[in-house]
Amino acid sequence: MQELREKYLSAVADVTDEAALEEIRLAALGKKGEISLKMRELGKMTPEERQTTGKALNVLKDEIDAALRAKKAALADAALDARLREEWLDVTLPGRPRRQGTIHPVSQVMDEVTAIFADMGFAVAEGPQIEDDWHNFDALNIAPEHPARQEHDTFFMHRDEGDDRPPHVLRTHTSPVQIRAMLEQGAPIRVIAPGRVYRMDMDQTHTPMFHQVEGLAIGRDISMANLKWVLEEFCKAFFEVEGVELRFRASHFPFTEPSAEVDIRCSWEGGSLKIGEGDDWMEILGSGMVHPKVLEAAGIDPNEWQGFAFGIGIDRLAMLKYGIPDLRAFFESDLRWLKHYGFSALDLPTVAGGLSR
Ligand code: 2NL
Repeated sequence: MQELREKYLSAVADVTDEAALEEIRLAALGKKGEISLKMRELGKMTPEERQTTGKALNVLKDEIDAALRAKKAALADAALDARLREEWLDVTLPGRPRRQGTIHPVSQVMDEVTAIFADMGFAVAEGPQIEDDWHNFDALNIAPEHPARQEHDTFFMHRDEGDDRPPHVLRTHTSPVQIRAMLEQGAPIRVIAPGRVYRMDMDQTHTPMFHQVEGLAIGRDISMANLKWVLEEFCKAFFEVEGVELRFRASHFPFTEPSAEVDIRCSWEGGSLKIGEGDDWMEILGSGMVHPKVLEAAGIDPNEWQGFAFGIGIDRLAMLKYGIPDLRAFFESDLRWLKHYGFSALDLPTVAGGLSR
């Protein structure tokens, strides 16, 4: 017993790594370890022998176990000490810079437009991007054979073979959102519907998904004069100018009567756009008085109620406000656009000319 004690305690004392320590533990206290085997022999002893030997074995087992644990902790401490001596960390180093994201210009313009109309009492309405053809076309007085229905270059959803119901569509405008709002709320109503719209169109100036804000105001005597004032207020706020001049140009939409396209007075001098002054006109949106048939489809009595609606393309508006305002200063402006997206490559001193911030 004494021999065993010395054997294992000195082995533990001499060991220098954890693997060897584990081997010692198995040899002594493992299932087939020397102490464990001795314990198993207790059964063959007389009760008296068993009592004394058993007790001694238990004491020995606890002693070896304690020595193993102490050594394990000591080895771990030594390992940590060694690491602390070898590794070092300069806590005074500056942090690694992280590229900051920025809001997309289109999202920013959406937010700006929404805030301006909210100030004039327009609530924001939202609706599905996958619409049924009734909400996207029929309710808007766009008959199945109407050329606009093809003109729109609509994305149609899939229907199973033999399912003859008209397919759903990716909404071609946010008007269906306003149809839903009218059906839900009735008149009077003042809403805008900002969102993504889809048309099968793809070239230098068109993308199959783009953004629109439509507006709608229905009351007992809302007129095109009210429309003009609302749009003027909008343009002043959006383009951040004291005054604007708008003109209505007669147009046609199936969902409004009369219909008007709206131009804003501007100047294009040396590639630089100025809003509110000059001899040029720039088309900014389409509008009109909501067609009686559209009011009727939306559950509103056209003999009692009337109002205006308009639709603005957001992507072009974003380019006008945050795009390249001055083609002469292409590089500077381009940088502004890129910066907005969070690009910094052009800030590098390797770019000639020392581009300014
Ligand atoms: C354009 C034309 C327009 C509307 C959209 C509208 C919505 C309802 C009823 C009647 Cl619910 N009209 N929307 C009206 C006129 C023009 O957009 O060229 N947008 C870029």
